[in-house]
Amino acid sequence: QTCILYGAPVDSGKRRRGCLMGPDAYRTAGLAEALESLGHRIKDRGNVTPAAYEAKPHSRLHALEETIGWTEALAEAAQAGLQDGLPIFLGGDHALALGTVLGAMRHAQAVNRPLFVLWLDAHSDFHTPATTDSGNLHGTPLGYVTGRPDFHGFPDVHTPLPQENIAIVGLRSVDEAERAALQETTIQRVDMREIDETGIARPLARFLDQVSAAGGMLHVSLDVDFLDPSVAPAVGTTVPGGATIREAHLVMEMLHDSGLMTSLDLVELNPFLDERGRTAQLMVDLAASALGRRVFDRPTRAY
Ligand code: DIR
Ligand code: MN
Ligand code: MN
Ligand code: MN
Repeated sequence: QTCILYGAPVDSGKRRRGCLMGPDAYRTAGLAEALESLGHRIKDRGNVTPAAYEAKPHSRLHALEETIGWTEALAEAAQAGLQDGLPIFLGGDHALALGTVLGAMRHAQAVNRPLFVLWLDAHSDFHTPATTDSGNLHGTPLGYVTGRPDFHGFPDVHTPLPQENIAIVGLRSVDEAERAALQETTIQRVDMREIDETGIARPLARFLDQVSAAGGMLHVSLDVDFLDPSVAPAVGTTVPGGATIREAHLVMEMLHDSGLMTSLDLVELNPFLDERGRTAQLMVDLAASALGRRVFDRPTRAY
C-alpha cells in the first residue's frame, strides 16, 4: 500500500499544551521506517497548517476559531490523501478528527461508498459546543460528524455520518450530557466492562463484519488514552482501567487482517509528558500492527 503521512500538530482542542510536538515524536520514533519495512510505500507530506483564522475571546469555548481553521485544512488533506493512498494523521489532539472524518465523509460520498468510523478512546467525544462543560473541542468530533447542533462557524456537515456506522471502543469516561445523548443513538458503545466480560475481539469482529457486508470504507481514530496510563502515560487525560498493550495490538492485527481500514488518526500524544519516547514508540508499534506487522501469518478470516 501507499501510506501518506500528514503531520497534524493540532493543540487547540484543549488547554494543556504539548500535542503540537506529536508529529515530530512519531517521526523520531521511526514511523515511516517501520511501515517501509513492512513493504509499504511511504510519502510524508509534512505538516498541515490551519486555514487562516482570527482568534476571538469566548467565555466557555477554548480556541474556537483556530480549531475551525484546522477543521477546514484537515478535511482537505484527508480528501486529497484518500485519493492517493491510505492517509495517516500524526496528531495533534483529537480536535483534528473534526477535519479528518469530515474529509473522509466527503471522499466516501464522492466514490459512493458508506463510511464507518472506529473510535478507540476512553471518552466518547460526543459533545457539542453547547454541551461541553470543559469547553475543550477535542471532546466534540463525534457530535460534529453525526450532525449534532451548535457547531456555528464550522464547515457544514451536509450528510451526517449514520450513527449505526460508528463504534466507540474502550469507554470508561463519559460525561453526563454525553451519556444522555448517546443513549438516544444507535452508536455502538463498547465499554471496558464489555471488554472485560467478552474480550475485545468479539465486539470488534461484529463491527468489522458490518463494515465488510456494507462494502464500507473505515476510518480509525486511535486516542492514546484508549490505552491504560500505566503503559501509555503521555496523554493529558489519563483514565485508569484502559486497554492493555495486547488488547490494543489485537485490535490493530484484526484491522490489518480485515483489509478494511482506509484512513488512520493517531491522536492525543503529548511528548512533553512522555518517558523517553515510550508512548510514542508504542503508538508506532500499534500503527505497524495495523499495517501488517505480525509474528506469524494466520489463515485469513472472511470479515
Ligand atoms: C472530556 C474529555 N470528555 C471533555 N475528552 C477527551 O473535555 O469533554 N477525549 N479527553 O478523548
Ligand atoms: Mn478522544
Ligand atoms: Mn480520550
Ligand atoms: Mn466534559
